[in-house]
Amino acid sequence: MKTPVTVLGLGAMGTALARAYLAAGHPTTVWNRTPGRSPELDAVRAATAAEAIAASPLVIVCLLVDDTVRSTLDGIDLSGKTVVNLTNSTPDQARATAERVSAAGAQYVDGGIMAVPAMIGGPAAFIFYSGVPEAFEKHRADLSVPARPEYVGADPGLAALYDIALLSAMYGMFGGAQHALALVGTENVPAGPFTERFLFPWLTAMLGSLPPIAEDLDNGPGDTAGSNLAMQAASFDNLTETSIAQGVDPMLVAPMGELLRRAVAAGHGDGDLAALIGVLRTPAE
Ligand code: FVH
Repeated sequence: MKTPVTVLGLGAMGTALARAYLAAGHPTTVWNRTPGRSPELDAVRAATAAEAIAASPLVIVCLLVDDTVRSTLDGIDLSGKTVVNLTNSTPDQARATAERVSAAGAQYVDGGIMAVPAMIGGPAAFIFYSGVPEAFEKHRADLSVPARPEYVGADPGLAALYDIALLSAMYGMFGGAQHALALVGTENVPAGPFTERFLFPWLTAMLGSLPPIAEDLDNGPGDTAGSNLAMQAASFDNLTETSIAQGVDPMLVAPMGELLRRAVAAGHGDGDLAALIGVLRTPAE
């Protein structure tokens, strides 16, 4: 028999998770604060979170934010359970939840979902996990149902750190793309063909610069430096100037111009983009 699973939270993501467990044949119990969500799920519906938790050894929590996890779990006996919290959290929130959950008798694993609901159960979805290693290993097969599990360490805050790092990269990329679309839109360039013919191929080609940047970070600058920062800082003003001239708020690109200027002022004009990471780690005065 497959491990019985409880899913707390039937928002878009909790529903996708519950659907994946049901499809894989796991006895699945669900609870949601507002009753009646996702009526199509053929799961056991618990009236309270405590009743839902009592039903399964593996409890998956997928609520809006950390506060909601706290208010949902506090005061419930979690003895003998494995609690896997997939709610988006900061590393410190994850560590604090780990303490509270283990004080209530459970083993805690934190997770960061790298997928949107439609990707759950598909090949591109993965989930970072960190926390009690034995609990993760015990449920590795169960945790493989919704997405490929990527265990990153015993510190319960690590999955959140990896998650936030990837989300930061994603928002940076989308921010840049949105700025580009806003710019060409001022001259009525249609977004679809521009994206397909130029934006997507350009970003895809530029992603090739990431491994050399990582290599520089790990092993020091290599022989072949990329485009130097002094040049990039000098031409960056044109981005802000063009945005303003076209009536587009430069708020998404301006911080990168500022970082380039700081890097050059700190003596990294001959360096390449890898040098920016050290500057980022040194807060501006
Ligand atoms: N959806 C996505 O694209 C992303 C993908 C990556 C991971 N995130 C995180 O997953 C968490 C849940 O996200 P969601 O998409 O399921 O969010 P909603 O559809 O808005 O559902 C929110 C659920 O949280 C429940 N809830 C809200 N407040 C409370 C509360 N005070 N007490 C108990 N439950 C609460 C809400 O219940 P209700 O409003 O229906 O009663 C929903 O079940 C999230 O951390 C994402 O960052 C999703």
